[in-house]
Amino acid sequence: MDSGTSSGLLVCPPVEPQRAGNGGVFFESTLMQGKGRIPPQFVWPQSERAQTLDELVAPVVDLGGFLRGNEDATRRAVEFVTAACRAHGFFLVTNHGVDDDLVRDALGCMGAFFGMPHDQKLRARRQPGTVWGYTGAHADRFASKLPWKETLSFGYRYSGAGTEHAVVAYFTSVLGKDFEQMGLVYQRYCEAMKEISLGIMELLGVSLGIGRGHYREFFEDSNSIMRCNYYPPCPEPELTLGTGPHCDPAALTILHQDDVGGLEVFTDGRWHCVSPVPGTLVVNIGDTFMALSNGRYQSCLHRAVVNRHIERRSLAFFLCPREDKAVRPPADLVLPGGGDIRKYPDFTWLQLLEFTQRNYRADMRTLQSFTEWLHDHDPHHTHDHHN
Ligand SMILES: O=C(O)CCC(=O)C(=O)O
Repeated sequence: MDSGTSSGLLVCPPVEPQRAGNGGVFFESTLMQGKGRIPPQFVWPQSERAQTLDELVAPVVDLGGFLRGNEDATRRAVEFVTAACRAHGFFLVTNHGVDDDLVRDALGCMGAFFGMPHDQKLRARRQPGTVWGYTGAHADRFASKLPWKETLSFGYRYSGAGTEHAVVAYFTSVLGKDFEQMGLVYQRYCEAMKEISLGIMELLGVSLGIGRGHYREFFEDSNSIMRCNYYPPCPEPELTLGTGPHCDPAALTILHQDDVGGLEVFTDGRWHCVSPVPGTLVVNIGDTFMALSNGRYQSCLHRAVVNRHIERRSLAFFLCPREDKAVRPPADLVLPGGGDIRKYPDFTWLQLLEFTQRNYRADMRTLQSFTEWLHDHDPHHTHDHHN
């Protein structure tokens, strides 16, 4: 989950980027078609640009087999997940039970939304300080190393009584009644992702030796974030990135990438590309789960590249704890319960979210920087994480 709130959009006119009212620049994909050069704000330093890469052969975990209690599937799932999460925090799941039609509809709605005229998309424009809404290249927050993409993000809150259709309510409130159907598609998609996330939490619990229930229960009342990433074709893809290198601050990300390809993962000291595998979903461990596992599992460092010819879409569901819950590893993973020394202090998702929205552009060392920031800003955190 790359951070960024944007109330300004970046449109790329032929020569100079236009200035938005807030001093930022506008980005709008339809106006970029046929342009030869990208604006300098999108050019990334040479050292951070993509190069030719090896393919990462990611483990494919049979989630359905695990959830049905199949012994063989469980043994293999635990083995794959343990190895992958210790090494890089990245794996694929198959037999996840998400209906192909639902995925197709969710991608189709992205086409409908991002294909709208600029002023229509602006109706959902993200307000400063919030995570929800439409952004172009995160251009209001950042002046350089802008990502070549547009995004639409919204929340999927714990479905207690009366909140069952929060996603539909979001779409109709910002875009109008005509968007009810789109809201319903994303509502269903988020429900499916939440269900899968809880299954993966069971698997992670088993793989860490603390049983099925612990993490599942912790995330039952989660408040998650859904993001649709739209990457238009880019005239100079070798100079920029679609999503810069970062670890997701959330606990877990479930990503569907369309069949274009562009996702890359860092492991063994270099970047690897991850080709789309039909029927699978991509799972990333995020910073919050790294803390919940007391550092045993790696938050996955990843990025996305763009290409010259074809648009790319991805659907990212970020599982986040309820905002006010203490993020703390179970006792079995911490000394003296047989575990390791405590690696990170207690924090809440709200604190980490605010840190990435106000103080820090999410990157590969967000959790480390956040921990240091907590120590500097909250005297109660000075010693307690070594307990
Ligand atoms: O589009 C992708 O493949 C990655 C997206 C991503 O990393 C994000 O939205 O945080």
